[in-house]
Amino acid sequence: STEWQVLGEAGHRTLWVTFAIMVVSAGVFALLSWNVPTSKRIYHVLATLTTIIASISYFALASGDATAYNCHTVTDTHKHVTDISYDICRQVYWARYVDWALTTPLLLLQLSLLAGIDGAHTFMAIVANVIMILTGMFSAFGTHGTAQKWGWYAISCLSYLFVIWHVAIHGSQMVSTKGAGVSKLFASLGLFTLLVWTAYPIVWGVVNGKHKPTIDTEIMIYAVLDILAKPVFGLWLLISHRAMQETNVDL
Ligand code: RET
Repeated sequence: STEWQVLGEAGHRTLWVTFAIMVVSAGVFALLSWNVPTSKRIYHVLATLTTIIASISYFALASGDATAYNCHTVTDTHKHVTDISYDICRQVYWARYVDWALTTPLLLLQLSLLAGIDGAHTFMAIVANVIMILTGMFSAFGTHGTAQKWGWYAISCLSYLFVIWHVAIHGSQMVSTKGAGVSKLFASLGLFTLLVWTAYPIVWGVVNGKHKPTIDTEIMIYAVLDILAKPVFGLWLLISHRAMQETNVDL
């Protein structure tokens, strides 16, 4: 027998609500760019772009596409007399990985520009970040057992450590030359980012390790995290650096 794990009504509604929040955020960020000097506009462009990409991804999810199924066999060993084995096929939204692969570099770029991280470190952080998302996707779609799945997961986590090193550790050294105001903003926004981002591999590990949380629960948790990582992050960054000259970027 096969157990199909798919979304329900609550998950469906959550996807549409999150889509709407992303669209409104993109509009607000675009409007906020109206009156800022060009040297501040890049942050607005990046924040607008992350929410536009998220809107597209959530539209695909909510309208019922971007779905695949990952199946595996489980053997219920609690019944000692006869082992019962059955298949679990769980819905996986591949559009999330497309979204994350495109938007996490843009979010990192905003932090790098804010801290004044040099091009080389920014580039390496972005490369490690793309490897993190791609190997996470390979893990989600792996069909050759747990060693393969968690092998990919380990590579992904290792890449995440590189991202943290390049942006958090290196960034907090670089930002100190920009004065106390920017340093304080980078410290709080960076910590916020670190906490929100680290929740993703934890949630992912629970979902893909246990297959216990329902698809609806998974959708809701990712929706909250996505809203924190994009609209809330963007609003915080755009509003708080307005009065800071040190964060201006001349491209
Ligand atoms: C995966 C699974 C494999 C291990 C690791 C992961 C990390 C994901 C992260 C995602 C961040 C997403 C953001 C989205 C914005 O809306 C791929 C879940 C380390 C850090 C910030």
